[in-house]
Amino acid sequence: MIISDAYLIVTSPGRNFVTLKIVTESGVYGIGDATLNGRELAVVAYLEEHVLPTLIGRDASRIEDIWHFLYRGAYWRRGPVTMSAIAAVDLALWDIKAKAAGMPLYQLLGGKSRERVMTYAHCTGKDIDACLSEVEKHLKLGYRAVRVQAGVPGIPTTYGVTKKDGERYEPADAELPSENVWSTEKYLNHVPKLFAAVRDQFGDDIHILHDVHHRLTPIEAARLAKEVEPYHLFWLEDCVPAENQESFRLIRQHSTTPLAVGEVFNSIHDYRELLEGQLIDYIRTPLSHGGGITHVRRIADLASLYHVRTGFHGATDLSPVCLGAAIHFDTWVPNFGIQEHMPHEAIVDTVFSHDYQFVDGHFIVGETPGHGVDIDEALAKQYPYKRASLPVNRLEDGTLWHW
Ligand code: KDG
Ligand code: MG
Repeated sequence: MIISDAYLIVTSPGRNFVTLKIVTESGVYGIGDATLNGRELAVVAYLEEHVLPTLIGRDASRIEDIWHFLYRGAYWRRGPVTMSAIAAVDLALWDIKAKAAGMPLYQLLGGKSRERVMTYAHCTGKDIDACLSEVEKHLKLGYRAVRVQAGVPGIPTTYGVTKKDGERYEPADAELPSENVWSTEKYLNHVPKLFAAVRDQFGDDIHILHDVHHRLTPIEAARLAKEVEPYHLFWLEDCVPAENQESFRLIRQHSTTPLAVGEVFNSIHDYRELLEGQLIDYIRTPLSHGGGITHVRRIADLASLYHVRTGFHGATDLSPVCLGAAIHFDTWVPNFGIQEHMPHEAIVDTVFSHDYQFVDGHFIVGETPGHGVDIDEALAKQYPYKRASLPVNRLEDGTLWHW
């Protein structure tokens, strides 16, 4: 299984995706997701200039050795660009190995730990009522877990809440970063009312999740986590920027609300203090940003020592390739928690054919050898790359704020 070719396919069927294809001399090929939202071409450059030329002639079956060659062998380690590039290679190699074995990927990982993968839906609205309508709609679709985000009175637009009801907030497709206004005071005074309304209308049997997008200080996050305890959230996500991991100790000291973190993490080292200190409950690093299956399964194993479960990031910037591989991982991993599900546009699913199915709020893994996702390269070429940027936040007085 000697690698004979490795190249990238950059396509934008409604949003940008970068896909790596690795081809072996026997003709078996694998694909990996190399998409990093708003930084797509940085990963392309890293792969094309520094990684792909080193792969030609290597044995594709030596996944572990190639991973260490790309990680340990590099002077510059970690970081989102590097780890997304390594992840793309790793996902493609696991795809090749599983295809060569004639097995769906979950079998190579160790087989099924469950029959189906619970997902959570995105329910957002310009106000609480609009958000409640979205919850109702998604419960009718079979979801048992909903991530609720509602506009805050006095804040004109916020990333994470759709501008128009019924639409998605991703992709944030301004060519250059747009600027949003943020007020912590207004948000903190308002958001508990959203959870109260959801519990009031839909009862205790559904799971409620919420994403703070890193916007609070530690003591503000502690206040929020404590105040929303009566609504029994499944998780409160990214309530503080996570560079200062001690922040989570402060939040933990004040509250029993479960905490999720890690969609911007890319290494096991980002988690060590949080896991060893028992400061979090869910890990969110997707396979495509955290060095692929080879590395993320080590994070999941470390997490399992501390009763911490997975809850992979799954917004639409993670391509169907990442999602497909994630569903295999979710089906296998012993300490699975939940999988984020923000459905791709139909055109994306045309470019990326896949064998996973969505039934009653759950994903069902496919049985095709490999991770079960492929790309139609001719169709992909019809959608050229378009620069797109995530927004920034400023406080009402103009201060640039956390994302
Ligand atoms: O690339 C950034 C988005 O995927 C992210 O902001 C969405 O926070 C997000 C989430 O939880 O899905
Ligand atoms: Mg998030």
